Amino acid sequence: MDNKSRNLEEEFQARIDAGENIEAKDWMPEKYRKTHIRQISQHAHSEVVGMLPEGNWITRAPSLRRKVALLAKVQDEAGHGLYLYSAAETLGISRDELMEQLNSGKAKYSSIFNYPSLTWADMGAIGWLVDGAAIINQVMLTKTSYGPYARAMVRICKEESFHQRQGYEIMLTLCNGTEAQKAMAQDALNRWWWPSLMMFGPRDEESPHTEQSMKWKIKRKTNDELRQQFIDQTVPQADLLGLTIPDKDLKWNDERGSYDFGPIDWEEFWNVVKGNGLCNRKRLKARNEAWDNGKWVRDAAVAYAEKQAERKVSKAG
Ligand code: BYC
Repeated sequence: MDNKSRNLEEEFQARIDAGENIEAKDWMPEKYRKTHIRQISQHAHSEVVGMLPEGNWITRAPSLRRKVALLAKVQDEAGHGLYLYSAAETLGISRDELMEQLNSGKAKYSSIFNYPSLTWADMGAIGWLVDGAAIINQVMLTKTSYGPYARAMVRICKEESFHQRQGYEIMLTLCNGTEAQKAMAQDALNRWWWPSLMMFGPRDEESPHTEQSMKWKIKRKTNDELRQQFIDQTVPQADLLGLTIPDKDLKWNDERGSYDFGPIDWEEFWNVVKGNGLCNRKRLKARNEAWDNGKWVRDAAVAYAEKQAERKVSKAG
């Protein structure tokens, strides 16, 4: 590295250390730019693919009220995808390139969305646990060092708390219902608990990006810190529902002021991340079909914009 680049990097790090936001037009190290494109686009893809397990239940929601709330939630997720793709575009990558990475299977998205949503109780468990985990991760990201990402996250977090409550309320209703409804809620918790813990990513000692991302304040807390925060927050919520967390090693540790918990099946996690989860292929197929079927809409939008631009030019002339 020459002296000029070294100075630029030192100045950049000093700005981060002073708590300044980095904006799109500011100088930034290439690795900082690439790390953001990777993380923001993975996040955007997760929102978009995340619509699929819940979209599966919109037509089968048990009442009009439940249907309206679920529809609003899924629609919010599309919106989150849009804010995040826009934030990624400020770093010099095009929307088409981002979509190509998702549709070809090159890009990652959250492991959690490769599990199937088998019963209505899964809508409760997803809102409660998946959105609950997402909020813990995303509140930290409202303080991330890249301005456009941090600002997108502020808006997203407000909507996520409605999502989490929507899910918890479904669980509460089921748990106050018949024996069969409570059993359905317990079954959903049993299936979604461990995958929700995996959402936070690999253990700190196996996370290749954490150290640098903490230094650049992209991440403000490590994967393990956030996972522990989620467990400590969620166990009392399960108690209130009268449900049992499916972990026989789960135990309050007075000394640490936190819950100890059992081993996570990291082999399962990496298997899902590598594309071999229960629904990976199905999810990619659905996204590719949506992309192909939406071509006429994109073409019509471009043609309309061109026509409007032509009209402006001829009026001005
Ligand atoms: N699934 O060094 P690490 C939502 C990858 S959506 C798949 O710890 P990093 C919602 C990781 O990408 C929630 N892959 O990485 C939507 C990396 O691979 P590459 C999504 C994972 O980036 C609809 C490798 O493992 N939230 O809220 O420092 C309905 C090593 O990991 C996963 C976000 O995306 C995973 N779970 O930390 C309801 C938040 N975990 O790229 C809800 C933004 C790790 O080297 N993202 N990997 O090939 C982040 O905060 C961070 O990217 C992570 C991972 C904490 C997820």
